[in-house]
Amino acid sequence: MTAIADIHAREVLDSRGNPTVEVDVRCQNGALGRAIVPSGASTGEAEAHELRDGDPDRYNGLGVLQAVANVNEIIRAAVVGLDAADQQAIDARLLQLDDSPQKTKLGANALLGVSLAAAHAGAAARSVPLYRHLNRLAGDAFGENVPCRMPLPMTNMISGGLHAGGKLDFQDFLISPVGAPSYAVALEWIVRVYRRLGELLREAGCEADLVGDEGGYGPDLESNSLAAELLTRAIERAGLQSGEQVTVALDVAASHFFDGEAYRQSATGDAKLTSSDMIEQLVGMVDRFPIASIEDGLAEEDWDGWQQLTARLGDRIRLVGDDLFATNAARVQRGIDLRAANAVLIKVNQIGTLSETLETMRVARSAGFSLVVSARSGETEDTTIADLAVATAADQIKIGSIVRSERLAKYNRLLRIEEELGVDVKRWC
Ligand code: 2PG
Ligand code: MG
Repeated sequence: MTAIADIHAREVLDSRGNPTVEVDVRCQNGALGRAIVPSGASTGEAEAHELRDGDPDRYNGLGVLQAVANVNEIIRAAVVGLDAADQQAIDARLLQLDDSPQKTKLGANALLGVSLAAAHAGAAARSVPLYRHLNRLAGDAFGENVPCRMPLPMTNMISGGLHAGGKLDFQDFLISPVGAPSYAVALEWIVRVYRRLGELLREAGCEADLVGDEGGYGPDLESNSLAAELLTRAIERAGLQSGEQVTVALDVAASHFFDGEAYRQSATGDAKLTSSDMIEQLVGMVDRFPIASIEDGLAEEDWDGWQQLTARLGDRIRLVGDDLFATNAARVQRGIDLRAANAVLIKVNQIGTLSETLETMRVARSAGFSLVVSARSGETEDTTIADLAVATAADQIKIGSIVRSERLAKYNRLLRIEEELGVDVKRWC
């Protein structure tokens, strides 16, 4: 056993210049683990609570000094002495300290910083790469060992919704290089399509230099269909076969244009769309474009609509629940029972501890749901999710685009991991 000797949290900044929590976990043998907590913009109602100070004189009220104090003054004393490699014991202690349903007592950002930093410390204490350590934890959580595997990237190309200033209602237009023979080749294809898309946007007189929160282009396009069309053309212009080698994905983030009664899209003149209208719109897009995945095609509490959407498209494409599931095992179980969605977006800060994240993945896997490990729109140089995706043999990873360093830190981490694992074409995605 390698006991945790000390824990220290501090306030640092994320990719939007907003404060977030960084935690150091130091072991008695000198091993150090460090993690930084990400932050969303299009957050789901069911997500664990992100504790902000609310002091208007500091960072517009977004400071996290209280969450930092909760780590240094409350969590530290309760976790020091535990075995850094015993993640379940550490997370169980965290959940004892904050047993509120959405972690409002201490803040999910306080808990998650400690949970992830402890995992890094556990790996360092065992002298193994983080993905190896997480792979062991995943094996324990899933009840079976899974082979480490490179995830297929789902990469943002065009941003709309709450992540960019353009008119698009849908939040992300993404690609997945399904036909690439390795992760390294996949990355080259992604960059190639991104460049060709920039050319197409410029030719159409659109903005193609300024980017959204995740590095995707943020053009003022007239419609969601036009964005999907340009993306498909960019794939072809890159010399790749759309649908065969590279597919398109959407994150509709529909909760964020659902007003409680109807879906209101500016592109449709603010018409009041029902769930059925939304489903027809999405089916129409799947018929026209090489779309292989749609995330949050409907709002987070529209379970009836999700059932209909899944009945219509569930055997053709991946239907990913993000706000719908909020990485919460109980919500995923509800989706399984209702046959709503067939894939789960996994964001560690939606639930607040690593062990609960792995439990959500276990529940999803047991029903054959696909796993998509995801970053947030507010990110940092922390690369934990790259290791998590590999360690859990997740199907896909969604990190954002390929032109901002908080994203590249993770893409580059995956290059190093693939180099260590060796390319195995049969297993890589
Ligand atoms: C999403 C994420 C990442 P945010 O909706 O999937 O794209 O956005 O972190 O703002 O919730
Ligand atoms: Mg989403």
